[in-house]
Order: sequence, then C-alpha cells, then structure tokens
Amino acid sequence: MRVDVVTIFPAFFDVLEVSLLGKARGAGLLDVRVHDLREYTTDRHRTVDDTPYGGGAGMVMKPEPWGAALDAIVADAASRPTFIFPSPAGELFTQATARELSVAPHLVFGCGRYEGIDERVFAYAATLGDVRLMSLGDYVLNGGEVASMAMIEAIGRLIPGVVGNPESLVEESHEDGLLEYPSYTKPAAWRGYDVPDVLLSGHHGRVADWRRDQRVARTRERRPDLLPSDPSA
Ligand code: 6GU
Repeated sequence: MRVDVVTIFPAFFDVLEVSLLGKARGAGLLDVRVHDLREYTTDRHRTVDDTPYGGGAGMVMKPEPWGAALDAIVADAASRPTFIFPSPAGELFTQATARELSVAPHLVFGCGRYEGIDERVFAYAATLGDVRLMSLGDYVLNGGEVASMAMIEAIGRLIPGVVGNPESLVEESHEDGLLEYPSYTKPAAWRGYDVPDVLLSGHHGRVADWRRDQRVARTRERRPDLLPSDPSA
C-alpha cells in the first residue's frame, strides 16, 4: 500500500520509522511518503493560511498549496487515491473503516491545522479520487497529524504480513462488536492477585465460555452503546 501524507509538520511522522509499521516499511509492504505543505507555496514567507471570508476566529488553510501538493502526488500515482482529511467534523473512523481502507492501493492523508482547510480543496480532491473526512471521536485535536498517525497504524496493521500472527487480529476488541477478554500470564499468583482458576484448568471449552462471558460483561459495563439492545445507542 502507498500512503502519502501532506502536513506542515513532517517531523510528526518520524515515529513511523519505528515499531511494527517501521518493519512493514522495511519489508516493502507499506510505502509511506511525507510531504511538507510549505514546499508547495510560492511566496517568500511560505504562507499556508489566511483569514476566513465572513469573519470569525482563527485562520483557514489556503487552497493553492493544497492544490499543488495533491497534483504532485497524483502525478506519479498508479491509481486514483482515496483522500482522507482528518476532521472533528468528519464521519466516525471505526475498525470497519480501517478494514475497508486496508485493501486500498493508495491513501493520501491531508493534515489540516488552524480552523481547517478551505472547503474547495475537498471538491478539487474529489476530481482526483475518493474523498473521506474522518473523525476519531467526539473531542478536538489541534490538527490532523496525530489523527492521521492513529489511522495509519489502525489501517497498516491490517495489511497482510504486517502483524506477524494474523490470529491475533481476530479476537481483539471491535472486530466483532465486543470488547476484548482480560489476559493473564505467569506467575499465577502476584502480589495477592490470582489468575482466574478456569484459565489454569486446561479445559478449552470452559475457557472459551468464560472469555465470551467476560467480553459481554465488560462491553455491557464500559460500552453499552456497542450492544444491540442498548436503547441509548
Ligand atoms: Cl480526525 N482531527 C481533529 N483535529 N480533531 C479530532 C479528530 C480529527 N478526531 C477527533 N478530534
């Protein structure tokens, strides 16, 4: 998968070199290219923002550098990319979204700062590929960089070969609408806390039943909105 990132803070993405995704890049499974939006400005001050038409607080990112950056990216692209613009005003990014996007050949993350990006950039991007405005949840971050990083990790780990044992992807939280069961390792007794007996029993059927019960119980406790019967969902 090819991933392009457009940002005024390229250094945010240095951490993609390390850990799981760094290995995926090294193995050729993930081709990540980070672009500094300021490289696509034409004025002496490398200006990326301006005051909003109609007034109001904050600054808006100018369309021209975005247009030039997106043009440069699609110029050497093999297919029409999917553009993802992180935004608290976007649709919710979920595990299902990550699954869907993990089979895309080419994603482009456009990281906005300030009060956002001139709306016409989204219309222009839609002439070059699919456009998705995506939110991580109901809170506000300062810009799209941290949100893009979260989405790149959630998507990237679903690409075949990136996570060593594919079975570890199956039973985890949010893959089937329930939270994950609790996990324990040795020692069986630690500082007065014991591992539940059933996990030491060697009885695979009872372990599976217990884990299922735990998943339902903690989902009801922590995330009742995930359960089909929740009237508040
Ligand atoms: Cl995707 N961007 C920003 N700036 N804030 C957010 C967000 C995204 N998701 C939640 N809050």
